[in-house]
Amino acid sequence: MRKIIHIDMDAFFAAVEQRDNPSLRGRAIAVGHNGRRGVVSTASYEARPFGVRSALPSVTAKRLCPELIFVEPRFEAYKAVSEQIRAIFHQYTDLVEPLSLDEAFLDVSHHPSATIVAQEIKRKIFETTSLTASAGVSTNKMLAKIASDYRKPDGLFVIPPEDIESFVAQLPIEKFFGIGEVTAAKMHRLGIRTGADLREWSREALIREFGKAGELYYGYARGEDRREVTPNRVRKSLGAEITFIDDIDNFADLLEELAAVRDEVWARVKRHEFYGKTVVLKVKFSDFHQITRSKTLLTVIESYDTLQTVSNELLESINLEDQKVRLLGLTIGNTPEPCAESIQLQFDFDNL
Ligand code: TTP
Ligand code: MG
Repeated sequence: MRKIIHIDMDAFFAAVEQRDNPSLRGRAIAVGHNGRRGVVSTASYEARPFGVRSALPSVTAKRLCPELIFVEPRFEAYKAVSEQIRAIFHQYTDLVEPLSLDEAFLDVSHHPSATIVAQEIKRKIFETTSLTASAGVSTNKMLAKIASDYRKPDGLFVIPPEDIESFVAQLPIEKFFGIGEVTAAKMHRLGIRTGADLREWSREALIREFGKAGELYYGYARGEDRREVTPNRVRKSLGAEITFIDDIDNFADLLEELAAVRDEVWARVKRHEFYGKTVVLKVKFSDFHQITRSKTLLTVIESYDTLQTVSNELLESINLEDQKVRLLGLTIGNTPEPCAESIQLQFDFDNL
């Protein structure tokens, strides 16, 4: 049996703003741009009773709550807190799977008590950041995620194995992690409103109605979710290399091969939207000894032309006299930290 914790910061962006600006404390605030086309990223708990919530147009939010104070987001500040809380998670396990800046799953199966770990993490987060988080503890991701939402803010909710069946039975289906608005509406049409209703359905019938996800829902109704906590490693570099069938001994041919490697690297850069400041050229000679040459620019490389210029320069800087080359590699590294700006505005768990 596994022990899974889900941690989620409370009113994250808004809480950071209230922490850093005491005049905002106790007030209804929204983080987001207060313009005609602005949307609310999140709202403080003081603003939530008015119906102000994430993804609401700012104009609507202001109408619902006239005293609402808008604060422009400061992603660097949120990123900094995100790093602090991740460091705390890693004090307990390597199996940390961040879902966004402010939430993560942890697998602490090796620990005698997941509840104690969750309490300690909450305490350390508060000591380190002066912010509160909510935690959910159970035997799988789905239940832990639901549990962390159950006593927000500053909550800790544990669903022990013996309670899973009754907990799931009474749970409205829109509360299940992975069942979004669209799926919930469809389930309602089919007369499925709670976990108990969902449990009446056979696996085949759910798959017929919901495709592959039906399998997941079948498990959900029984409090089961086999998905593992998978730490998503952050990409540090991206590259490609080529080993020649026959070693190459002239510069013109090498330049041509370099172009082929560079095309591949650039295709990957685009595909992964990975931009870095450093280019590393690797050359392996026929006697297998290898050298690297690198150049770091002031800004990330955003054009193919820049990559072309830099990589050609690096190749020119290598003394190839009397040596045959068997391998050329090109790597881009030194990427800025993943941009907080790229977090999704709306999370749709329908297709998980
Ligand atoms: P959430 O954890 O969904 O929300 P929250 O932390 O603000 O509030 P809660 O106490 O209910 O957990 O999202 C974390 C942050 O991500 C949130 O503070 C702002 C950002 N975000 C958006 O920018 N747009 C969105 O639509 C959502 C849902 C979140
Ligand atoms: Mg949160």
